[in-house]
Amino acid sequence: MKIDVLTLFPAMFAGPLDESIIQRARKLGLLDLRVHQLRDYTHDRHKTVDDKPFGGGPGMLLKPEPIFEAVEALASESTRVILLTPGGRQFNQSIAGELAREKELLLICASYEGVDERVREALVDDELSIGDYVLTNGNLPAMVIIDAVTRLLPGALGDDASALDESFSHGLLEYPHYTRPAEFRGLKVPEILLSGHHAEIAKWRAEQARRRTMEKRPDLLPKTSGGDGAAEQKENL
Ligand code: 4GS
Repeated sequence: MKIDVLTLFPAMFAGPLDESIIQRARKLGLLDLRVHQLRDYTHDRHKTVDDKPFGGGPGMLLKPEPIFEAVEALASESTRVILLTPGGRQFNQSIAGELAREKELLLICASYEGVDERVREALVDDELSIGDYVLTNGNLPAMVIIDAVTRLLPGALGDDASALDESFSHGLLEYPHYTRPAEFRGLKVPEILLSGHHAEIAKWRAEQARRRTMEKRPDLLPKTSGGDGAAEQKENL
């Protein structure tokens, strides 16, 4: 997969995406990541990317011309153009899976008060948010999305089973995990996990995942018909 990023702070991307699984995916050629400086698509002496909002108000906006020029230079017919902004659809595992099936993504990182509305109207296929809080710019959101998408690319994880057997992929939280020692500071690993009874262990894990989800994230459970789904399911515990 090819991912282009358009940003005012390309240096932020060095580091987080140069380590571990993402770096490995890049070296394997699974991810072709290219980070572009938006200022390179300006033509004036000061490399101006922002301007005051028409109608007044605080802050500055990213002006349309450099973004249009960059997207026209970087995107092809098959590129999915995504704007990172708090007003977008909230990113989740299911959207990560959807994006992992694309050939090319172009992520536009908003800065300042945001972007001229014509960018949304004419260029952007999708607006995504990583959550309801205000960041200084869209760079961290872009990195979050690149990380979540890249690890889903076939071959990115050493053990492909680990991409499937984890939180959210079954719509539930993960069951509790333990490793050695079997007893640590008086805290014991549940007996069943030491038993070698694989069918019983699988049953225990499924039950733990269900309980844990019910307790901590009832919003993840499928809605039952009628009434308050979360409260109802908590009662069924
Ligand atoms: C987010 C977010 C964000 C909002 C961009 C203030 C600069 C900033 N982007 N998910 N202006 N949360 N963006 O906070 O995507």
